[in-house]
Amino acid sequence: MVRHFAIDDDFLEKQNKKVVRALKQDFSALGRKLARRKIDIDKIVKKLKYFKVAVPSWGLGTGGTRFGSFPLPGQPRDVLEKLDDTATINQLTRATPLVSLHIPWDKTDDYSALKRHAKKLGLSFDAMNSNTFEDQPGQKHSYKYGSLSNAAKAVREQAVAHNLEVIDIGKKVGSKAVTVWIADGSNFPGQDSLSESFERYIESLHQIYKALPEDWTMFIEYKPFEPAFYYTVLADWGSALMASTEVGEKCKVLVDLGHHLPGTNIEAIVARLIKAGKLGGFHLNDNHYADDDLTAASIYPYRLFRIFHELIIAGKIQGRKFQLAYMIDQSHNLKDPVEALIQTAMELQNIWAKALLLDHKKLRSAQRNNDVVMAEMTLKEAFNTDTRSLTAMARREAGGAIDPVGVYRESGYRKKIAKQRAA
Ligand SMILES: [Mn+2]
Repeated sequence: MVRHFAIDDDFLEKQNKKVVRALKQDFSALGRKLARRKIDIDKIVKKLKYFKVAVPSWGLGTGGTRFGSFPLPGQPRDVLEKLDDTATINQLTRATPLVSLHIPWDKTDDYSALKRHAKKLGLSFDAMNSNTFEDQPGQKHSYKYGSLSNAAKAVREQAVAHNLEVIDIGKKVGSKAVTVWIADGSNFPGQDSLSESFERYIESLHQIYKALPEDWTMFIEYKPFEPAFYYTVLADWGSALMASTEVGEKCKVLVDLGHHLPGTNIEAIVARLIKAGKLGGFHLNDNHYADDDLTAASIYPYRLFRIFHELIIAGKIQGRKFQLAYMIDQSHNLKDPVEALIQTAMELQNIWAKALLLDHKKLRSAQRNNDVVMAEMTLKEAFNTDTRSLTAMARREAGGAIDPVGVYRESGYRKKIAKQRAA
């Protein structure tokens, strides 16, 4: 019995054949255009193949909002099925060979089986995520008034112990990082001490850090508000930088794009964290109002381009030692999650490719001469380049789909897994 429907590689190849001629035409036209800008298109294709991003296990179902959720047929019933869906996204986009697990949501009784399943599918595990923002059944102490920063020692100890358990599970599946996001904060002035809560949080981080394996990284993720509406313990990059500096070298700051107030210059934050050697990675998504968890680049593609631009500069200066974790953190309420994640991977490839096209020499020269118009036009020249044939060629050469969403739809994937998973 077939446990899970998967898109056949022959089917994928057949679909690619239908559009490969048009792709080659578009690709060579772009190649000629880029050659006039002294850019070798093949080199960009090669560089783009190194861009990989992790799929969040929680993004494969319809997460919903606080007002409700509208489940889609065929949602994964367990973590193995989440891996199956991730493998399909990776098969088509060749950009998502990584999964980021969330504990306790992804708990299972056989982690070596989980690791084997991932290996079979060509997947491995990115950062593990702990959860002390909600209470679990049978839990001794409540996180209602906070977790790692809670005024009560017993609650903090429970939250630390949970993070240690997450690290232990991560070791079993071959992960090398843990992401700690806390919802701690207060809704009313006077409810908690602004200074003591931060001290307690850092002390708890120290406890987790002590258990961190030598080759692991710990990411701390800040967020300005929500669920706390007056004061959040780890609200901003400054607090995160302070905490990570105090805790240790392997403690880095994670930037979730949605975790900024409107108008925040995120690329400037990124540049500062790079300067401090404290940028650990990203939770990629987009937002219009607050932490909306919308599809990456759906609202502010130019902002994402400017962020990627900073990363490419840092990569040029620091070389191979500049390694970051790229993880998607989105919620899918309206879109088919698999389709949304395919779309996300394609958007990220596209924006990354645009950032790779930037003429750094020209930009630096314009900056040195205070040539504002030319500097901005240099950014726009790269950003406005239609890179879709380039990214499609990169996917095709890596064995993926020229038109991933088209192949996904044509395969009837959702309908087939809906039938299997209903059984
Ligand atoms: Mn996040």
